[in-house]
Amino acid sequence: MEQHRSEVSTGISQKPWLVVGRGAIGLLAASRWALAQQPVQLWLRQAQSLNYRFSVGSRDFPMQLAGATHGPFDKVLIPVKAFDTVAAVQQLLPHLSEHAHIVLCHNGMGTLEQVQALLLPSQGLWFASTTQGAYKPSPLQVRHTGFGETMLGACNAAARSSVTTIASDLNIALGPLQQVADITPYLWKKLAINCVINPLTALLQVRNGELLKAEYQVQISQLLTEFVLVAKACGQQFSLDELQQLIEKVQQTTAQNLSSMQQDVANQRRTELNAITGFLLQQAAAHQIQLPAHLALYQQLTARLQPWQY
Ligand code: KPL
Repeated sequence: MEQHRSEVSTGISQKPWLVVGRGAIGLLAASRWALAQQPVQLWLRQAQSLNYRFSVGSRDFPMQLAGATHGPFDKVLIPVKAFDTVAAVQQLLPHLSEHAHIVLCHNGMGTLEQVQALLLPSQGLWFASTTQGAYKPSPLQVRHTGFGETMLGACNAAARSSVTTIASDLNIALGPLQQVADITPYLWKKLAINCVINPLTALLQVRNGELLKAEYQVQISQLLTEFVLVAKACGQQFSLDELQQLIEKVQQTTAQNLSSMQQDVANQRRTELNAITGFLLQQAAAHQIQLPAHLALYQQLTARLQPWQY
């Protein structure tokens, strides 16, 4: 995949970032900004105590919570699950400045079009696709568990045409970061990883590394073969070989990790299955492509979930 990539400098801008939610990646980003003395505020759906202290590693510091009166906001990172993204943007809309930039960051696809429809033409839309891993041992603690990287792309005309510090700011929070001219191929690549590792580990309730065993290779190969067909119909070219190597690498580097979907199932939370496998199945249906391996996996998993979990 030949893409224009640009390495990003580490310059710091002083306008505060608003981080939405209390997910592990959001708290990782907020704490890295706070540690770099970059002003950052947290936007929580429900009102919280004013003394929100937060610890990362051995450091403990106050996290400033933002409410409507702190707006209008200029730079907003929305690292919430795919199914919460559109509602989060709707809630924030009245509090965004006319030239605000918002950055989505989640597994799965399908939200960009919906969010774009909500924004003013002057408001920038971006997507950050990250392989950083973070874990919350308790609600007010975060650990940086996987040292990955982040790809950032501008997703609308306002984002593409503005001169901003979005990339250099995000390099502090989620870097190492590369800005790419078109984020779409990276979203598809991440989708390939998540379409295989997440539902399989969720179904089997195993760590990512377990999928390296020989007994799973036929099924993984079928899932990827089907993925390549759908991606191609959607204008994205991948070879089976390339994806097989990618998945193996992720399984090796995250072997000890529990995937997000495994954890969501284990903790009886809503999963991102519909933004991941569901999105792929929808794209396949639109192009009249059959996906027996993904459909079987989807059905096996949903049979174990409550309807509100997917
Ligand atoms: O993105 C992930 C997830 O768990 O959601 C992977 C890459 C599979 C790492 O666990």
